[in-house]
Amino acid sequence: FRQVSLSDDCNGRTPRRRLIKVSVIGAGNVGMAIAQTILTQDLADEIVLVDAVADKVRGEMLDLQHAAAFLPRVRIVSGTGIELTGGSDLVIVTAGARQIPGETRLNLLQRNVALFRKIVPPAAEASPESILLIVSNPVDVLTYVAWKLSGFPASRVIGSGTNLDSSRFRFLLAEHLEVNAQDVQAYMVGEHGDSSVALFSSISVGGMPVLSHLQRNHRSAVTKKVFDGEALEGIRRAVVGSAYEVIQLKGYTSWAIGYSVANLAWSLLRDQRRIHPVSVLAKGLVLGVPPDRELFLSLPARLGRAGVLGVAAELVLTEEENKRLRQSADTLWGYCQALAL
Ligand code: 6V0
Repeated sequence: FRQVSLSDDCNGRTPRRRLIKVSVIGAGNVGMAIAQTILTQDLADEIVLVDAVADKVRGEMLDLQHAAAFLPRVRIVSGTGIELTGGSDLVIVTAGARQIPGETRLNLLQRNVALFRKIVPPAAEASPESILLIVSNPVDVLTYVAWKLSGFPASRVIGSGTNLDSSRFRFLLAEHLEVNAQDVQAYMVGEHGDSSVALFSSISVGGMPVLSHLQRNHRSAVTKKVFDGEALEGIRRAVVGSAYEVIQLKGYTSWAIGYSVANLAWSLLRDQRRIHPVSVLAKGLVLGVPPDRELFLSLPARLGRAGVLGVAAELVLTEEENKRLRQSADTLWGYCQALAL
């Protein structure tokens, strides 16, 4: 292919915008689902895959590279060394022990903290201007751990949090109301996991509040009764239980978390300033929780190129929702304290 330059001043090279580099540390089921979603959405110019298992991560890299003819042009690199991630704009951490059937996310904690001590400090040093996006579970506590170990400002350390739980919540409500899940505004906040809080009081479809309509006119698919508190709690439990169900059935979850994290990457790297429920430093932001507690949990946050641009500090919650959020914060605070970082 003979290259002909049509312009004297750029020597045949096309002047380019600054390249975007995204690293994924942990090339397991979740890391690879995230990498492949980011790849198909044309979000990065370079994707780095790092995993402790050399053959596996090389195999994953080659498998993606072989799809080059069908994808946007992206440089894909892999290896076992964190130094490969140097100069990243976004570093996504999914390395970790996998949640085994029946195991709560919080049980995974000690195993994963030891791992983070090996990963986070060198990753932060290699990409001092990057945004750290934590996915490994228990995600809220590990986001706190990553914040402490990285020395980054809290605006650049984010946990994927309840972005996925909220998507599951929106899906269930959309199925029930027979509408498009993208038109359902509904947040899960607090811990990603067992104590997450469904904000029923603010659910809306196409901007219209729907809770009282649901309570008046609908029957729960499960209890066949009107939408009372029990039916609402049933939906919350179904959201929380859906991760366990998928793990029980296929051994792990991957596609939904892949899309959820790619969606966050989009808002961050493309400076979209969209609101996502993600795990952020919630110091002083939960009513009734002492204001000096440094803990991460999910609240609706505005995301852009600089990371977290703002957090919804004045959520309008019912007394019950606020009580549950406080309980979620207490649970997480207990774990953060036990770590003594
Ligand atoms: P997996 O398939 O076991 O992948 C984990 C990967 O991490 C493996 O390939 C390991 O080799 C690798 N790894 C281990 N140690 C290191 C290290 N020191 N450096 C680099 N790589 C290492 O697990 P899976 O991909 O299913 O899950 C990964 C994590 O994501 C787990 O902690 C899950 O609990 C968590 N998830 C979090 C979700 C969320 O919403 N936040 C959702 C799903 C899973």
